[in-house]
Amino acid sequence: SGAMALFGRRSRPKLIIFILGACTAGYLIFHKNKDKEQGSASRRGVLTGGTAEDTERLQKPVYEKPPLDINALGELGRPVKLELDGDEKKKEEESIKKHQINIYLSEKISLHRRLPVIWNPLCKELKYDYIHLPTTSVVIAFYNEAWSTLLRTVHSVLETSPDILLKEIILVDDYSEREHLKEPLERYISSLRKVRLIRAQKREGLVRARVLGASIATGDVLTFLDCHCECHEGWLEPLLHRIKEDESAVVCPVIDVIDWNTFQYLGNSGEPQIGGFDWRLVFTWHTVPEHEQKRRSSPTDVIRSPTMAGGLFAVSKKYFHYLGTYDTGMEVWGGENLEFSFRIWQCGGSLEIHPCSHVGHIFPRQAPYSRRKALANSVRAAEVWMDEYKELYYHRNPHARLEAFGDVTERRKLRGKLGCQNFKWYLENVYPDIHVPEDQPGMFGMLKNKGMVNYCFDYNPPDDNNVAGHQIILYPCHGMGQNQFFEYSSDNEIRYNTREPAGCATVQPGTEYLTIHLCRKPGLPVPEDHKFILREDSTLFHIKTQKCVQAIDKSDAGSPAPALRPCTDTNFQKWFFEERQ
Ligand SMILES: [Mn+2]
Repeated sequence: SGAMALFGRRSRPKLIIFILGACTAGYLIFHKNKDKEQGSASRRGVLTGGTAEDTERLQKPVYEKPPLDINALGELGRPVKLELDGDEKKKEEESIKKHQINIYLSEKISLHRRLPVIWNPLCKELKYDYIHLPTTSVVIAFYNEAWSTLLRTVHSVLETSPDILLKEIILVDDYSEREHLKEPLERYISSLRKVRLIRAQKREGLVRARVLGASIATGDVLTFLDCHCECHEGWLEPLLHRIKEDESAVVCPVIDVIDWNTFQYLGNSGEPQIGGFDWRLVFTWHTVPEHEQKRRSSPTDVIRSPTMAGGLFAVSKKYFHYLGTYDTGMEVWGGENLEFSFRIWQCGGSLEIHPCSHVGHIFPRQAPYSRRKALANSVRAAEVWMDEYKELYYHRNPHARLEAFGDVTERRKLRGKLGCQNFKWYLENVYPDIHVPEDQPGMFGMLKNKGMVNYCFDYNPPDDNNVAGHQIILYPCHGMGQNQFFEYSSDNEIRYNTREPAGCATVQPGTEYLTIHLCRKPGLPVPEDHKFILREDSTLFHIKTQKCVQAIDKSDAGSPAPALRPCTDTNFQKWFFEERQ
């Protein structure tokens, strides 16, 4: 091929023709297949009457793991803490600095290690019709990945995937610079069955690298994995079974954490969490809501999820092409997961997590390379899929309006061609738990004081997963939304709703200062101490204490802050919202 170098055992016969054919046929098929409610029995595994020996034979992986050495480092996902000194300690630290993963340790752990058995025992009871399950191509894109984490991913797929189901692994090199990923990698994989390598001829980014890998895949199903994963025993069958049942289901495994420093496998057999987002278009995790629990009839049933976390999912190849693969106008990574999630749901598919499929993923200490383009990617997602709700996003990220996001004409056309639902439908039917802000004119943005000019309400939550508990302060206004974004609701709440679930201003018990608590759950009445009346004269009157919010120079914590004081006629008790600087 002119655009790329291609290695591995198989060539790509008549591939382009096949893909074009699949797109056209797919369009017809999936439009007829929108009603997918099915009996619960068919959602489970199917036993076909074969003997236990038959099943064992069919389950045989591409390669068997070497015999268990229980004393080996990190075996069975145990944490490792190396006692190092001097030069060795330095090497370890350098490897962490370079990769954001403890690669020094990774190199000492077997590429074939086993993981602890953590799945729900009910999952072991499921039986699969191996002969009739679709086959899969596992697509793994990488950029400058370390040798051991990449190859542990490859071996783990080969050693946990039944030979009969795994068509191939497609490694996509997104134009890496590191030497070990060049000839040494080619040499290494040439001795492995079913592993192919394709190289981009320039830096494409995760999105286009994945589409490149998908374009040469020969399996029925595309399974995308990250390049530092370890698959749990039995991870593949539930994904393929579900897609066989419903070709428009996009199915994610449960993502278990592998610690970047100790390589401990932190699996959990309990109910996994599902994906959501907040109005900054940041991905969030949530517990399975009650309506979804009611819909399922067994703990081994799939769980519908409004969004996916990122790179790990399986999708019918035909359906992936029908849906328009990825938005290839997106750069590097970030935002593509939400875009794809919206598209799946709005265009008639479903996004699900299979509680019986577990894959470990090393979450690096921090992102190892730049995601400068993530903002443009999010804007593309908003512009194509969110209709008027994109304003809620822009209000919270005023600078996103200025971002050059390229041309989305083709993606909007795709939306029209597929007859996709609007974003209102998505919110009401797929993500009813998200709170949709009102954003009434003049009632959101920076909350500014008239006396202390150019000081704004400012709030920093304790961490990414917990919005509540800290004190609200006053800080010079920056006009960037984010931690200075507040909304005044028609229920008289001062909402900090860049996060989901949102926080609400209240009074810290025993003090005169404001703090953030979780807002009430939808449908419940607003607690009295969350109610502030924004009055005609611009004062903010706290009903419960009968006091007014005043800007003061020095709180107990030393910084300027809003505090409750008896109401008087002063500009320090007058407040107003401003959207932008
Ligand atoms: Mn990753």
